[in-house]
Amino acid sequence: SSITQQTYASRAARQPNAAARQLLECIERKQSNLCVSVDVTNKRDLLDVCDAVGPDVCLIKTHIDIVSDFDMDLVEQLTALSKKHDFLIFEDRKFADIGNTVSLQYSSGVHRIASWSHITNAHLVPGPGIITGLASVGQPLGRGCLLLAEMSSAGALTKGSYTQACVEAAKNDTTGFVCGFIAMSRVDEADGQPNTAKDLVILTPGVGLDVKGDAMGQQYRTPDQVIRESGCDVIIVGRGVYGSLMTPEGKQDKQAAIAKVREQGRRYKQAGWNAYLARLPG
Ligand code: BMP
Repeated sequence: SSITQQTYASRAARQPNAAARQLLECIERKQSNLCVSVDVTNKRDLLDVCDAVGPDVCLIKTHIDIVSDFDMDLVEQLTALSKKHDFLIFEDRKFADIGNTVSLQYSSGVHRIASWSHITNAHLVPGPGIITGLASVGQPLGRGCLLLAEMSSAGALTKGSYTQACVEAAKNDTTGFVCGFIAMSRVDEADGQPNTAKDLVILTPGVGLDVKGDAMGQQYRTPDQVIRESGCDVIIVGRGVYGSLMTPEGKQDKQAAIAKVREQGRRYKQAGWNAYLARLPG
């Protein structure tokens, strides 16, 4: 049957990739298909948001290169929070170079992403060598990689034959490292046929309940549109959750802002889970 008819638990049981299996198990355990994208530029705010929403998420997504005061202590504290609250970590690095270069970017540099991030992602623009390069680092560590098959922004070029090439690359991947996609729809079943070959998880950004987009091309859909109507697996929410921290009032009264962040986290968690329950067969 279609992946959209199956429970997260049954999919976890047959998931070969360790990171994706942990993610599906965590989703089931916490009854949360919410990933919060914490796009803030200092350590303190990043850790405070993670601590606030931690109980309600399966996954925290980072852009570690925007953190001005980054150091390895941040990674240690983030890892400690992931254990305290039971969530995984997804560094949204969007690798996009030749295999040899991305293997170095993934393992080394200031951030040493592979050492702490359970999941990362890559563009297929350079061809399948990017998977070989990243897998040489990540697969021995039990990490997982998502291919950016579709993007949420207006005018994205990730469509048609490009999207299909990403799907083929994931289905044909022999490293075991590719475990799914960033996509806006159930791309692995785009031909209308159930994907019975290989369980692939679909994580979807561009999710908001209150606004339709931003001034720079972002486009939002609701958790129900993403999970129930489009058959995706995880909602990724950034400003919809942490936004109150960025307002002048939020900067003045941080405690009040963090309370609002926690409340939005709960709201999106509930909306995402209700949409999942509504898509399962009666
Ligand atoms: P927000 O919910 O605040 O719009 O944030 C969305 C997050 O998801 C950002 O971190 C962005 O980099 C990421 N993202 C996206 O919005 N669209 C994509 O197609 C792929 C992404 O990784």
